[in-house]
Amino acid sequence: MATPFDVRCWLRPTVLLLLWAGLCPGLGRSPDENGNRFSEGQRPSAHQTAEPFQASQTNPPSVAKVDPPSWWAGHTINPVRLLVRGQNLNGARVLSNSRALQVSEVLVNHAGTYLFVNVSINSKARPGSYPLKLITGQGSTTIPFTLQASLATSTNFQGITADDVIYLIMPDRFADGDQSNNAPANAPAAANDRKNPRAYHGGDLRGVINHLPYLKDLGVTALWLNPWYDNWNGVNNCEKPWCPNTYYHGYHAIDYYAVEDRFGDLSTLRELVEKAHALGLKVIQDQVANHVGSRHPWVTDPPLDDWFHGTLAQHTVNRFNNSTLLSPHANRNEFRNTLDGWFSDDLPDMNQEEPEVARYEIQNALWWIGTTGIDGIRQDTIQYMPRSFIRDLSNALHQQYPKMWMVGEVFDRDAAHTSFFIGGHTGWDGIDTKLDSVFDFPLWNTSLLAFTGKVPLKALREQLKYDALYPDPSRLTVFANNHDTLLSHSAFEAFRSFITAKRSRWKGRTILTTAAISPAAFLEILATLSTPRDASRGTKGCLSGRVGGFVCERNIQR
Ligand SMILES: [Ca+2]
Ligand SMILES: [Ca+2]
Ligand SMILES: [Ca+2]
Repeated sequence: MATPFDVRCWLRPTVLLLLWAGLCPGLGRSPDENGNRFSEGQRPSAHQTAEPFQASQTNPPSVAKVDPPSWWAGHTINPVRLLVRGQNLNGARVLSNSRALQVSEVLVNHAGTYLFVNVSINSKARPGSYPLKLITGQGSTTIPFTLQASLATSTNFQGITADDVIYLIMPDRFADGDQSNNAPANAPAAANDRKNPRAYHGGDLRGVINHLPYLKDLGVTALWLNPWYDNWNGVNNCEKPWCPNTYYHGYHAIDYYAVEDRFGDLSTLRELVEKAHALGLKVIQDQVANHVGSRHPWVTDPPLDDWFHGTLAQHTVNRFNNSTLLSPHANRNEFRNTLDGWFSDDLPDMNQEEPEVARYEIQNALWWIGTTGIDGIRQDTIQYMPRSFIRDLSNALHQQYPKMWMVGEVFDRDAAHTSFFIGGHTGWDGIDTKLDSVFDFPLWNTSLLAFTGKVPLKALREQLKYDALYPDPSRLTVFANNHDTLLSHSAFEAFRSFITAKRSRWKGRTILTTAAISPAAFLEILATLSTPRDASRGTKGCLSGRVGGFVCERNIQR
């Protein structure tokens, strides 16, 4: 996501309709039910009332969505906690019709629109459909739920290492492989307009699949795709220069469990990961736990009163006083604003200090990995979430997938800042985030300044001395630029210009020429600057596409 100094203004449920009766006859009938185990008063933000069963069904319960819609037997997270969206859920009890699942800890919100329930899964349970039954005094309905077969660990969940070269793709801006998804039924025509840099341009997952051999041929080993969560299909209109705009970049999720309909669907995403893996290419998902889009259904009907920090009408906006996150003596209000303030009025801030939110988001991260087989996560705006949450998320990832890798976006030019968030050491707060990697924004910045003549070249050497602040600088993710930086902020372009300008002066010497400099070569130079030996300093990343509609050399529309 964009940065405080970058000018920025700036999801369809899949519901399985399953019949309740007789779906799991082979597993016997031993209903386990729970309606009121959660003690009243523990949770002031929600309540549950047991209502006497009545024959009338004037307000029968209904279920519209279940997060997550599926899970696995033998998973490190057991029980899994479901968040069920519906109507008339007050006083609900939940029944399992199978010995494979046991339910407990039901919690319903004031409005009767959300229900939380723990589902314990027997380690020997087989993949398949395991619908739960929801009963109120007004009637009953079904909570669809399935157990997935686990993907092979030999080809999936491989993590990212210093040997990888990451290629960043903004799916909307890479390649249009399926024109049938360019105009969803509920989208205005203006939402898809290549003349508008802030509209959708038609790129999709099929376009990426079609070009996997091309990407392999580039020499990259991992693909980072900007968020594929479902985003709103409409167009924002305003009098500002950035309007009309859309959420083509994917950072305004309206559903943490759905694939953007303009990009494809879950089966297309799975195909992409499978075909990438077959070519030896890893896949990294861009996750955004810090915030959702203001069009998310939660915004007008939150599952709990403290689900977000504030409401659409009443919230603080982040003033990005990032330094307050590092000091034990920082002003408490500024510290809270940096953690709790909305990234913009359009990006409601999730409250990870509410245990239900933290649990929801950790399960969501693991669901995407387990469902698609991805190898890594790029976590957006990670510093604006509590460090205890970063630690808990990192631990959960590694417990289930030992090789799993997550890189955090800590957009700051100061290595004292970025190093504070990488895992492997404990901060003043007693927390080791266990975070595998952070992007090396400090080196990106210094490279840019050095290769544009704004600071002497020795500034690079001065920058690299801060490697001592990192428990292991080889875990950094170095990069030339990304989708949040302008082309003029490309360290690679600056380096190429620098070499061009010096060429006449260096005539007769053996030097790199512009033709010989590729982004990968540049990144290799950055990665090895600090190490005279053969070791590589960090994972390398290059890109395609950027926020704001600017075109870069790999931002192709095919
Ligand atoms: Ca398309
Ligand atoms: Ca959408
Ligand atoms: Ca936050």
